[in-house]
Amino acid sequence: MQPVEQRDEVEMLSLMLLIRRFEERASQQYQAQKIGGFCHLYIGQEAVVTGAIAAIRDDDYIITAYRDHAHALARGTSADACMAELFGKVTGCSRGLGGSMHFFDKKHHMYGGHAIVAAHVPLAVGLAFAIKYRGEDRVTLCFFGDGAINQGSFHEALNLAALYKLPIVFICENNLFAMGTSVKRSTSLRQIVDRAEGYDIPGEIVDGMNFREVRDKVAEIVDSIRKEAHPAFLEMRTYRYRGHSMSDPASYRTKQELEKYRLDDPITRLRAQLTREGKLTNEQFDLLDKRAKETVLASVKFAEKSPQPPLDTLYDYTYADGAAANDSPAKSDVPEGDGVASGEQRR
Ligand SMILES: Cc1ncc(C[n+]2csc(CCOP(=O)(O)OP(=O)(O)O)c2C)c(N)n1
Ligand SMILES: [Mg+2]
Repeated sequence: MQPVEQRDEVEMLSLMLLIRRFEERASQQYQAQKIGGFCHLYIGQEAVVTGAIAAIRDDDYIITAYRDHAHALARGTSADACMAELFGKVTGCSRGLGGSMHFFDKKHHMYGGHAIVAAHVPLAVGLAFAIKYRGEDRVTLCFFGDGAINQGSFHEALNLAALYKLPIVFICENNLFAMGTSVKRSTSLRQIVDRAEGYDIPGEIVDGMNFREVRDKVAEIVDSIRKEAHPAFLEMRTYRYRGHSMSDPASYRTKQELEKYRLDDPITRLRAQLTREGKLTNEQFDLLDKRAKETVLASVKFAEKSPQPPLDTLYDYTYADGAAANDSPAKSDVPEGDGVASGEQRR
């Protein structure tokens, strides 16, 4: 991939289109019962992840919560591997064992996909600690929702990151709701970014519907972190068009509110900016969109024809495997017959 500064905006627009079309298709396939389990769509929030990714290097780390399809796609995981994961197929980015909430791609430094609210924030701090410990100039981007900021693990993580001056950007994707609960009802703060101040972490509010603003702000902070490691906090003001998950009709908000944000659509906005500046024609845009749709349709075909994981892998990666359990010094402390099965028995 090109260095950050030259990463082409048209390329990033086509990435946003890929994410949007991927999720629209995922929604349709979910309704057709090709996809099981939970499924949370990112539609409306695309400028956050694409803007942030446009500002970092390929060897930087990212980690996020369960609304994670876009993060993997933006990082470079193929649409095929993402769709196959949604279908629970062995060709998926988590070998079909993770599903929608557990996308993972070590090669592209995408460390999940985590279902427990705020549980991944301390993991992100661990990634940032590893960077500093090894003396590298990488950065960790940790994405999370507005619902994460009142969890204990979130506070522990911010405290450590600040104490150890770790190279991490905490990116709060404030889409105004945690499931059906408005941020106004869940959080005592006037604004989320104030959380960072309490830990002496520099923070800013960013228009999360504006690709350029997100990219420029993340680039500026990442540049400063690479020079001398420190944590930073960005509150991205954004909005999800769909319900919390596929089963949520989102009746806790008004149509007018949704329409207001749709008018500010991140794809429409970047398209208009590029068109105005003579960098994109309508024909070119239509071609990008057509390509995105084709890539996604091909990914559905790929997922459909991919095999299921073998049945005997059903419990793999759920507990420590047999060998590790046998080697564990703690094993001798476990009395026989207490219900703690060995790896072998579990299978
Ligand atoms: C510790 C924990 N508590 C509750 C839940 C149930 N839950 C799943 S998503 C969610 C809301 C989180 O909202 P937010 O962090 O704003 O992310 P968004 O869905 O808006 O992207 C809750 C409460 C959970 N997964 N983990
Ligand atoms: Mg939220």
